[in-house]
This record gives sequence, C-alpha cells and structure tokens, in this order.
Amino acid sequence: MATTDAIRLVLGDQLSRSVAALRDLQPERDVVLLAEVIGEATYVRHHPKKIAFLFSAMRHFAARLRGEGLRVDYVALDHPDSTGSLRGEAARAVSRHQARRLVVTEPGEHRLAVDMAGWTAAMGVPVAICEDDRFLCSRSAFADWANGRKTLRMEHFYRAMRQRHGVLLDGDGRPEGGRWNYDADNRKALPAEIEPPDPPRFAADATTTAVLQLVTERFADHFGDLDGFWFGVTADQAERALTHFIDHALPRFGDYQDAMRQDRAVLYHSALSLYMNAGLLDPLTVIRRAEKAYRDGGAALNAAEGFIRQILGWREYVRGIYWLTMPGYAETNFFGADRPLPAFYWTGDTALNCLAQAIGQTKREAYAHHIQRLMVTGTFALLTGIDPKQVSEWYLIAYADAYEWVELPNVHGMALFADGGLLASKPYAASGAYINRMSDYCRHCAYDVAQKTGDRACPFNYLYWTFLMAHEDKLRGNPRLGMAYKTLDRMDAMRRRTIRNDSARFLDAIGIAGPDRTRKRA
Ligand code: FAD
Ligand code: DLZ
Ligand code: SF4
Repeated sequence: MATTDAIRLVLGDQLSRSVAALRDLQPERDVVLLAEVIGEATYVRHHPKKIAFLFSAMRHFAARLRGEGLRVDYVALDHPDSTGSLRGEAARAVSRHQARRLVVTEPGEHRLAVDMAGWTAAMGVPVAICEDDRFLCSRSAFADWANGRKTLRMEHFYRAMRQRHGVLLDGDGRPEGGRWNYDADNRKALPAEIEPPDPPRFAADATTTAVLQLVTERFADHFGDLDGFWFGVTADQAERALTHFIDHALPRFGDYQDAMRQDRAVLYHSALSLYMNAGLLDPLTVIRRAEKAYRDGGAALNAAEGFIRQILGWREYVRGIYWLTMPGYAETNFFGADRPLPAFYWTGDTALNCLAQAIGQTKREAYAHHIQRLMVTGTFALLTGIDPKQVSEWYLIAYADAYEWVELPNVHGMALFADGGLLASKPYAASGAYINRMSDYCRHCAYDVAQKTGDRACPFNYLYWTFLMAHEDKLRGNPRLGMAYKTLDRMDAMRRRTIRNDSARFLDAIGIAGPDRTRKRA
C-alpha cells in the first residue's frame, strides 16, 4: 500500500472541487474519503429524493476525482464494515491507510461541528478542520458586521454585500438603477395564460439507477416519493440547469417570484438551491451570471436584483445568523408554541387546498418554492401554534436543499418568528386573502376564502385573528402590525368569540386542539 499522509474527508454537501479540504492535496500521498453513512441519512428521516441526490452526487464526484488520477476511498452505505457514522468512517480510514492526519472542511450543521471538535482526541492523529470558504461572507465577517448593531436586518447586510463584492453597482458605486431593492415590483400574481418553463430534468445514468435501487430498499418508509427522480447529480448538470434558468426563467423571476399555481412546482424559480448547497454550483458564479444577463439586456433589473438578493442577501445572511446564534437559536420559541405537527403534513391529505398542494408537491418533488414554504406550510404552523422543533424537523426532512444552517433560521426566524424578531421585523402572519391573491389554490378549495367565520370559512381567516388575539401582549406594540390591531379593535366581543370558537373547533377537528391559550386572555 502506498504511504498516506492525509485522509481528506469530503462530506455529502461539500462536493466542490475547490473545497478547502482538497486545496493543498498531494496526489501521491493523500487519500480522499467519501462515506455514505446511515447516521447521516437517518438523524432525521430525509426525503428519499434528497438521499438519492446526495448519494448519486457523491458517487459522481468520487468518479471525477478518480478520473483526475487521485486516490479515492469511497465507502458505500452497504459496506459490511461500515460503522454508520462519519466519525467512525474517518477513524477507520485513518487506520486502514495508516494516515498521519485527517483534513476536513467544517460542516454545515452545529451538531456535527460539536462532534468533530472531539475527533483529534478520539482518533489519535491531528484533525485539521478548514474553514468552509464557499460562502461570500465568512462567519467572522458576519460576526463583525453584527457586532454592536441594534437590529440585524437582512436589507442592511445585503447592501454591504453588494458593495463588498461589487454586484449590481453603477460606475459611482451606487446601486444600479438608483435603488437597492426592487421587491415592491416582485409581487405579481401569475396570469392563467402564461405557461412557465419546466426546469431541465436529468435522466438517471447507471450510477443514479444503482442509488435509486439502494434508496428504494433502505429508505422506502421515509416521507416522500422516489419515483420521477429528475435532479442533476454533477457540476456539469448543475451548470446546465443554471443556463436554462438564466435563459428561460430569470426574465420573469422578478414579476412572479411570489406566485403559486395549482399542480405547478417551480414556476419562474431556479430550483438551484440543492446544487449550491451541495457544492455542485458556486453561488458567486450564479450571481455573476444573473448580473450579466441584466447587463446584456436578457433580464430586467427587478428580475436580476430580486434573484441576486436571495443568494447574496438571504442565503449568506441566514448562514451568518445560524452560526452567530447556535446552539441557542434551535431552542427559541417566542410564542411558547407547543402543539404537535398535524398528521397531514406527512400525507398532504387535507381539505385545505393550499396545504394539500404545497405538501403533496413537497412529497413528490422534495421541492417547494419560497412562498409555498413561507406563506402556506409556514404561516399555517405559525397561526396554529405548532412546536418550532417539530416544524423545523419537518422542513429538514422534506426538502432536497435542507441543511440546518439554512433551514433553521428560515423556519424559526422567518416562518415562525420563534426568535422574537431577531431575523424578521414582524411575523409573516396572513389570512387567506394573501394566498388567494397570489395563487389559484382557493378556486379549487372546499373552503371559501371570502367567508371569515363558519363551517365553510377559510381556516386561515379565523386562525389569523385568533393568533393576533392570543399574542396581543407580544405583538400589539409592533408598528408593522398597527393596522391589524386597529381592525381587531373594531371587532365586538361576540365576533371575537365566534372567531376563537371557530379556531378551537378547527384545531380539534385536525387533532391538535391542546390547551387553548387564547381563552385565558379573552
Ligand atoms: P429561487 O427562488 O430560485 O431563489 C434563488 C436562490 O436564492 C435559491 O436557490 C437559494 O439558494 C437562495 N434563497 C432564496 N431564498 C432564500 C432564503 N430565505 N434563505 C436562504 N437562501 C435563499 N432554502 C434552502 O436552501 N434550504 C432550506 O432548507 C430552506 N428552508 C426554508 C424553510 C422555510 C420555512 C422558508 C420560508 C424558506 C426556506 N429556504 C430554504 C429558502 C427558500 O425557500 C429556498 O432556498 C428556495 O425555495 C429554493 O428554491 P429555488 O432554488 O427555486 O429558489
Ligand atoms: C444529508 C446527508 C446524507 C443523507 N447522507 C450523507 C452521507 O451519507 N455522508 C455524508 O458525508 N454526508 C451526508 N449528508 C450530508 C451531511 O448530513 C452534511 O454534511 C451535514 O449535515 C453538515 O451539513
Ligand atoms: Fe387555503 Fe383558505 Fe384558499 Fe382554501 S380558501 S386554498 S384553505 S387559503
């Protein structure tokens, strides 16, 4: 056996050729290790499409490195000696190759970072944990930005990032077009006659077919369908998906970013998050391509800016918030929400059509776009007071792009306001009117969005007011909710009681009634 200096461990979401742990690789002396392990596939019961995507992408990445002549040790899930954990596989590889040290890039989840901190002691060789510099704002740069600020709003962070990276600026360093943010131009409903393009679907090759077989055998009891697997699994395919998005969807991304349509999943979104998060696409490349499309006249400013804001702004910002606040952030529960996740989150079997659509699509595709995640499944969990930990676990399981660094701040901070306003300036609470404005779901629903109370009334309507009543002590002072509380103040006691009773009946009917905190404050 050739002598080995370093084992270089690459995790399933670190599939970038330039990832830090591979940077000073010595081809003759080092071994690259990738390991499919049951521990990572089941610490939450990930969607089968997510597991298949990562395992196939890992196998393709390993093949690519071998093609460069590198020494690659790939431990498949069903390896008879597998310990089932990354720690165990790293230790086995060190011993198998009699390596002198282990090199790894820092992981994207706090639980694994804590575990890795103990690896040197456990393995008896030095373990170098390199900074993950595939992001545009390092953890320390984010901490510097946050230091001493009264509020940590994304918008301020985003402007600083535009300036730091010179994105969408004019010759004088000012924002292109005169404004930093074109969000107000990005809220159109999708007219029925417009047919959005489908994202490219990639046929399964022999490697993916073998992985699909493995996932069918081992993870059939996880939430989600494996049929119709369409994700790209290589950097090359991710690049093709990017080109397709820039050419066909970006021009309308801005206008229809918040729209939802019955039986359509991606609309004008990019469906690129899973590739960026797994390392198959570099976020700065994506940003530059969108900026170029604008400068070449291929996309309007509201489209390019709206898209770039999601990546240069939100994506970097939530990661910064995650590392700044963990592990405490996972424990946040501002409203003391304690109801269990309704059973239909696992089936999509509900008469609320918006939820049936968003959950059914998630089950099929391991994908939902931002407004479905935020304003349908997210808002419903907020209004009904579901325990944030259960909601967070569901999102981590359900989506092919989900890792805790990005999922947790979006769930606790943006969707549930569980952090009490660290991330969002107000809860994203809304009645059925919002969903009706942005989708065609209500037209196909058993409930009537125009009715506010009664058996046929849209549950979002009475749940919304019940939520505002229940948490009045925490929310009335919020200037962004002033109008809502003014409307509530105009409701007489009888109306409030009807609304609360409808909510209680509804929660009972879906099996999560629990304690009625609203009554105490009546
Ligand atoms: P597009 O609409 O095309 O947006 C472009 C890119 O911007 C995305 O690919 C993504 O990388 C980035 N982006 C957009 N919004 C956000 C955001 N709020 N936070 C971070 N990045 C963003 N995104 C994840 O990548 N993983 C998650 O686990 C995840 N969980 C979420 C949970 C909730 C409750 C909410 C409200 C949002 C969540 N998001 C998550 C953010 C967003 O919904 C997804 O990034 C987006 O839907 C992915 O689809 P897309 O690639 O078509 O996005
Ligand atoms: C999500 C995931 C899954 C399902 N399986 C593996 C695996 O078998 N091996 C691996 O290295 N990584 C896997 N991952 C990704 C890790 O969970 C991810 O690296 C951590 O959660 C840190 O972000
Ligand atoms: Fe959802 Fe209410 Fe519209 Fe039905 S009527 S789709 S429950 S918002």
